[in-house]
Amino acid sequence: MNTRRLHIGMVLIACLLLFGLLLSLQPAWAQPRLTASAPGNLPAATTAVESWTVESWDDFVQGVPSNVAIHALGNATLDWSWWPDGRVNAPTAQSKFSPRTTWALSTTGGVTQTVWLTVWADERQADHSPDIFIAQSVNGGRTWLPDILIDDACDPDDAPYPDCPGHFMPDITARARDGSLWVVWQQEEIDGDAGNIYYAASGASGATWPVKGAITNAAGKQHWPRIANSGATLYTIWESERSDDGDILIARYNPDTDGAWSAPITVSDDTTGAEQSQPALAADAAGNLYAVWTDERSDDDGAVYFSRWLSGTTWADGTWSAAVQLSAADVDWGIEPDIKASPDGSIYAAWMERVPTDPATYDFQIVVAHSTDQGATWTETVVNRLYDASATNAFYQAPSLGVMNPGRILVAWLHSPDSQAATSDILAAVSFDRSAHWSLPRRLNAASTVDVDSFPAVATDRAGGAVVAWQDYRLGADTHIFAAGYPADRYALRGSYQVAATPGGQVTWATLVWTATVPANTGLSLSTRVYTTTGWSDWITHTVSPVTLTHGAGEILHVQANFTSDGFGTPTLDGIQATYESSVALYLPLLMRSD
Ligand SMILES: [Ca+2]
Ligand SMILES: [Ca+2]
Ligand SMILES: [Ca+2]
Repeated sequence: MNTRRLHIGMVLIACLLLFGLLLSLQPAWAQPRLTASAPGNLPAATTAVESWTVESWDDFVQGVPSNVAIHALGNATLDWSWWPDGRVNAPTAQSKFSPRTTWALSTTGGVTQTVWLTVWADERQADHSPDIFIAQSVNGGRTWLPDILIDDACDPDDAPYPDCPGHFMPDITARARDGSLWVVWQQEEIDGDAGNIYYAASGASGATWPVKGAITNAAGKQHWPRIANSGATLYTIWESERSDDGDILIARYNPDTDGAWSAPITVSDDTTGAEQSQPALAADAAGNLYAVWTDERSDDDGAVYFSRWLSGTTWADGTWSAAVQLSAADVDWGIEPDIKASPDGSIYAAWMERVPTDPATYDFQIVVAHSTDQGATWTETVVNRLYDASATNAFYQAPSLGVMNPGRILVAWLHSPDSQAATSDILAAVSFDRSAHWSLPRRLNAASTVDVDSFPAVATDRAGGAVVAWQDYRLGADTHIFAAGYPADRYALRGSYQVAATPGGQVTWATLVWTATVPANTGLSLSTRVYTTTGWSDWITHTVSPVTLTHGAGEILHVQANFTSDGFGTPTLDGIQATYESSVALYLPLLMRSD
């Protein structure tokens, strides 16, 4: 036997094994499209020149946008800016907290516009006895009109100095059938009852709130109400502590036909006495209802559970589906869920998970799950992971979801970089492909003074607008309600789009070509780097296409498109192509020569 031939054959086998290993190591977030490029035109049996392209929508969504939007035509532009965040409530003394948001359409003089609405609990009339206020924005969340008291007029500081109930945790919905506004809240009664659920209703203007009443006066604390509607019928879900530390109940009401809210029925089906808490509710256009909550039946640190009720079925205890756990079983906890229905009939749920990385260390992550079969099955995606959170006492908290349209999902959450310091932020990320991939998060608050007790509240309309509200102490010790709106009237001043080519082994990168439209006062450059046997190369920035790549061999090519603008225009990136020579083919002539 020819020993030299055996030796080279073993080298070839080793190379193929390495090739296979590298294939298996491709990052899950980047699966580029690989196409052979006319190999018949190349010298036979030397190298194969292949190309990697990003040109269709399917290609573009594989990458990671940051302040960049991906469009169905298969291109990318700068995204619109958010308006700078601003104060929602009037500048009165004492704290304001627990904001919730929605939108309604208002027609004046034949012109229909979106009115954004934020409700909150407000201690301006009496410390520790908050009342419910509302404010409107008619300019996309940029500024807010003077706020309005919904409930209650009782002022404990005025003669005859009465005891007054406290109002907490409001929520709001605009009834689709007539645009009327419905607000619910938890009320602490002066007789010591720690919580009943009340509601108030207004015409579309929200100027006055003549309709008020109780949804439940049940014994024990009733709290954390969330309201949704489907056409005519209103639904309020909440946590009831009548029987144990918490069960999830729901009541419904069609003001056109019903004399009062229905008796509550049970959503959560646990009979062990464990706590169910923090419910969220979505109603789709067909009247199906979807609920999520934090549940301690399987883990007293909390897991996220889901149940549904389908339109047209019986409304009674036991008619909600058997609850199923959505959050992962192997995390420390999964809590603080939200849920929204999309116009395409699918549903999205979001929650926070703390992920153990060692007995004493952990990460946090925001998870979004998508279901296209009414919650029978779910596809989960990690929106963003906060690595090594335990090293700095950092955490993520309380994601809030919005479906801007079927092709644009928004999630906002709270990020505390250090729980020992009084600084935190609101982060928001978007998905252009039904939550399969997510953008990098961007910060919505101008100052890192978001109250860590805050749960951000997202509202999104069908025209692609959004408002995110939270509580913030930048004005002093009393928290105030701040909000940011989207879109502003101009593009982000800069953004990036990063995508990875992973052909599956060491290749020699040859050329980079891109096609783009770059109007005056905007800019577009592409930066590249290569993952070599010794790590990442330096970035090289290219301003003119085509360009010869000089990185040499590497198994991954990172391409980052850098967008800049004066705000009034945007580059449009239509496609990227890189060519490379396959190193694997280089071994073939060696083998032949050994003969
Ligand atoms: Ca009660
Ligand atoms: Ca409880
Ligand atoms: Ca319970």
